Amino acid sequence: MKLFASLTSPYARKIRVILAEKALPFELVVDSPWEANTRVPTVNPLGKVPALVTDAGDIFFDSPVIAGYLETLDAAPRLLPADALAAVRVRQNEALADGITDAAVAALLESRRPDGERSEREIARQLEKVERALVELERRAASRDWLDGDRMQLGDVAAGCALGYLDLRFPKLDWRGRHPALAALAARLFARPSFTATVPPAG
Ligand SMILES: N[C@@H](CCC(=O)N[C@@H](CS)C(=O)NCC(=O)O)C(=O)O
Repeated sequence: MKLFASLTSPYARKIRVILAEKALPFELVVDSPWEANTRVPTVNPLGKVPALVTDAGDIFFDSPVIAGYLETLDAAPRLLPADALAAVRVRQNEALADGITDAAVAALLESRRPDGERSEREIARQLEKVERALVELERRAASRDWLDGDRMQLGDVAAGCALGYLDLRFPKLDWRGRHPALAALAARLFARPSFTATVPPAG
């Protein structure tokens, strides 16, 4: 299978971490959807990464859908529980973490708009979402090693990618200072080969 990804995309990183954890072979097609000559729209009409092309020719996006597909391949470790309701709870943590990324991306894009078009109020509004969601994720991470159960699952992977993205784009945010359980969770995740192999390049 082929994964269309940019090296800085936190959503693509989530999928690359999952592929590494499950030791699933794949071809990485590095393609930034922001470039004029991008091929991403040929696989994803929304023009976003990640997008996955399976060996059977199916195309899957966005990252939660790809994560769901990879789970069907039955490759260990399982990152979603077999029980349907327990799986929804894990996916809720994934959505919370992805939502942190969504708001951080929105704040970054707003901050890059030219003088006169940029809204500091909108940046602040998005960063308030980030902080509220961090508070909730911290509550869910407190007094335990992983967000769900006694092993790393999809919510943890998504949380690690969201927190890594904050480190990349908002290094002065000091989320570790305010959220010690998330700091411990991130340290646990960032030590794994799947995370060290997918650290985003600066820029
Ligand atoms: N919800 C999507 C978000 C994907 C996304 O926004 N990817 C960004 C890269 S970080 C992108 O491709 N943006 C290009 C664009 O918005 O045109 C997912 O989880 O895959």
